[in-house]
Amino acid sequence: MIDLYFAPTPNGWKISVMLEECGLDYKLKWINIGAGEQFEPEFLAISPNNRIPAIVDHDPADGGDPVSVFETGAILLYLADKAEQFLPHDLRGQIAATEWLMWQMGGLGPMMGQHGHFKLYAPERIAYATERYRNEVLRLFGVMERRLADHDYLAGADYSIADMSCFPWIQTYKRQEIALEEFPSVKRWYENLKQREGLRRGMAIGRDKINRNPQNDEQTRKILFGIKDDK
Ligand SMILES: N[C@@H](CCC(=O)N[C@@H](CS)C(=O)NCC(=O)O)C(=O)O
Repeated sequence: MIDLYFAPTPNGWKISVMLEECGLDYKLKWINIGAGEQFEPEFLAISPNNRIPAIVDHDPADGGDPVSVFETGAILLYLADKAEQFLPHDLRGQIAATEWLMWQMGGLGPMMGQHGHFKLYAPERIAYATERYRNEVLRLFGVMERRLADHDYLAGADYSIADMSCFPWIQTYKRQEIALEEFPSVKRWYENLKQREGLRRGMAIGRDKINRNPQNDEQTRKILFGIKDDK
């Protein structure tokens, strides 16, 4: 059994999608990041960066004590290895899947996260920051568009953890006011993935718990956005 420490956010859904797609048994452990539960010592012991998601696998392959994994890229690689699914077995496919997974971890996720923050949550409009991250997001959508123009999936011919890592972020396109029709290959990929049953189940988890407007609540804002009292 795997415990999934989870909140309904793009990073959380990457892992609920993977677990649903693999059909692995898991138990949800809700972490209310708006209330600061990510700073509790028990959670920090498995996720020292105070971010969700994280997993604890009570039945690791080496037969030893339970193992914990934090950081979505590491979790996806761990689960792909455990389930022997969604990471190509051939050398070139594996390189491609890992490249695009890392591209998401270092690029698409953080840039969309920052763009979303300055566009939707910052207490004041800072045009420079919003523009800077928007341009970077558009550039990354362009990179993805070129990749998907001649490949069905990011790793090539097969659906993989690279696609799962990007989907929940791409899904924020409306709120981030990105015109998906300007990226027809990304749109085709997105519509295609949306048909997958496992992905749909994973993406449905916790929808009723989403706080769409954390900036409206001062305490939540302080916790989530790291605002110190003397500011
Ligand atoms: N690089 C991390 C990012 C995880 C992340 O940013 N999680 C956010 C929710 S999407 C979080 O836990 N935020 C809580 C906080 O900032 O205190 C990963 O891929 O796992």
